Amino acid sequence: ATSSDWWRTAAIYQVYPRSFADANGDGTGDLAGVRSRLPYLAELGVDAIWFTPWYPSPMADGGYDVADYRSIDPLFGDLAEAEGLIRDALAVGIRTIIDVVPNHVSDRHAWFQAALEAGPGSPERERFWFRDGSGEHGELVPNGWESEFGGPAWSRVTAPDGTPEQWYLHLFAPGQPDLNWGHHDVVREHEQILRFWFDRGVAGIRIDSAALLAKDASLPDVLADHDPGEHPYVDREELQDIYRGWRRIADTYGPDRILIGEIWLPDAERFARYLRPGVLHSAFNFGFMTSPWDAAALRRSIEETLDVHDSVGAPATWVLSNHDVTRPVTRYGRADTSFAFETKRFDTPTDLALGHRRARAAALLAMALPGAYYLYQGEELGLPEVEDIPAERIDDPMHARSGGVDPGRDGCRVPLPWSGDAPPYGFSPVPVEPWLPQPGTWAGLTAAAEAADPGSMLALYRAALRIRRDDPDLGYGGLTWIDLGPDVIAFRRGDDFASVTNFSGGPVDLPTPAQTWLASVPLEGGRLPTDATAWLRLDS
Ligand code: TEU
Repeated sequence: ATSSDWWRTAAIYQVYPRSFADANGDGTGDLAGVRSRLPYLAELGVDAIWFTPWYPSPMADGGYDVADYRSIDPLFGDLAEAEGLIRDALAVGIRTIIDVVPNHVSDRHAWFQAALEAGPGSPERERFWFRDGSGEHGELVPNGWESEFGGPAWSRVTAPDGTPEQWYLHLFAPGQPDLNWGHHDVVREHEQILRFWFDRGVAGIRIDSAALLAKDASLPDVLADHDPGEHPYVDREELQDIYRGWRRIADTYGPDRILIGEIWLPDAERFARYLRPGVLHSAFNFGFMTSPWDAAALRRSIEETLDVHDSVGAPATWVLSNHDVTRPVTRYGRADTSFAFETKRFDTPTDLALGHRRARAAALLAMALPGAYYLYQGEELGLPEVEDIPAERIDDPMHARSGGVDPGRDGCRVPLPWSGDAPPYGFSPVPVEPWLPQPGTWAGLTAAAEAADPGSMLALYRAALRIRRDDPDLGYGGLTWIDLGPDVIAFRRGDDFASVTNFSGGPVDLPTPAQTWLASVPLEGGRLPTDATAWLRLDS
């Protein structure tokens, strides 16, 4: 890939700064910790780091409640350190992508504080969605919209004298008031935020909740069924223009600066509209991640993904995990692998050995497909979901708002194990208790232990990412399916590369003549066992 096309084929590593590495010994990860682990990331072979929000934040939603978009939370470091990190990463060939959260701000953001102070009817309140309540005394919510974390999407403001007054909209936690994207200040402010970070050398922006920004200002109720673009706050037409504006800004910095949308939409054609020329460069494809472990379902999802991206000339992306979903090793080890956020349950029988095996196969399959690959910290170590965090230690609002029914997303956000036999496993330089408790069973899953084990998940990821980077047949481009029956996903890339994944109950024959280049498990008498992927070099 040329340097301006790097993103079409890149491997991009998501760092959750709170849980990556702690350099100052306070039990929370920080930028100095990331800096000290750059050699690890370079050796892993990733092209870019995407940082989950690192801005000053009260952490009502793990940093997705941003109080100041132009600064760094003191827990993590400061702006100068971020600039140093961006430079140092680039020096080892790693670009930086940051997370921008345009749908909402923190309730501690200066704008929201000003809006509270200025009171009903003020221009300050117009940047948000303040409304009078319904009911005789305004005591009822303005409409029936629900928060992503459960309960109404509205909270009521209390005036300084204690009397309740207007309500404000928050599609997420109460500490995340939604911005009014119909307001010029909001548009202009975000253009300046983009420039601020592009000026500091970032290569890309991950756009949080990218399909939710625009709202129907008449705030109608959500119906069971809406025509495309007619939902009161999902996937509205206005978004296309907002992102065209963002694209113009990115383009002034050059073709190597990119915009990646977090766009959860069931309709592939609607999704593709965001990837048309002049709109966003890229968006997370959640289809693979949300498919059950099933040949037909995965194949359908892969085909649909490739078709839809080809139709607009955008590269596909492949994602197995992120900070919002159950870790793949656990997900694929469950009796029912069909994906739902509610599969974060404690009561599902899980076979972790099977899950681990499938996660290895899934990674090789996804990394062989055309496009970019996103991996989430700890995925390369094969960390399982931590399902026994004591309720009082869980920080995720998903948990609190559901009254503790949903365990929330913290099980995939546990601090990384780097070395040693017991917590904090080298996460912190001193024996402190990390912000989330680590299991006592992770000694074999530390980066150090896995680096020394040629059969580890880390060794597999390193080998696969290296091949992926070096072989021009991989990365962006076409794919030719190979028919090995309905229980096998097999395809060729270029003249001499093939990937084969076996979902059938027993071993299958590999195409010949070929040599196995990399396999997720050892072959059995030259045959590929079930729940496994092999990468082949075909004799041409
Ligand atoms: O997630 C947006 C989003 O759509 C989520 O509601 C997602 O469906 C849910 O988290 C799945 O469990 C982004 C971030 O990735 C998430 O961490 C934030 O909580 C959310 O935005 C609000 O900023």
